[in-house]
Amino acid sequence: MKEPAGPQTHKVSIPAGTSTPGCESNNACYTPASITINAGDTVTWNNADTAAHTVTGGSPADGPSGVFDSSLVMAGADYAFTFNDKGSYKYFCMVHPWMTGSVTVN
Ligand SMILES: [Cu+2]
Repeated sequence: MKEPAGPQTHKVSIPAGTSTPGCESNNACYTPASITINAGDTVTWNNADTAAHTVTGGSPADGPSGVFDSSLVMAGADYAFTFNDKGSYKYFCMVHPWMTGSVTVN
């Protein structure tokens, strides 16, 4: 079957064990930590860890950007956000600030 045209959904996992520092050493606190998508696409983050995490636009140094914020995503739960505007979006976990990732929207 041909892949349907139009907006796509991309999956990012929050792996088990990320509530303890270490994942940042190989950029694996969100996997994949960096993704490139098209405007209008949706990213769905799945929390595969046993701890709650957030997906918060911004960076630990600068704080939340206000563009998107999952608030607490419980173990096993999902958070989805649709990126309608092109740009480069960094994000992090408010609970565990060593967890960082980015979404590039073309
Ligand atoms: Cu976290």
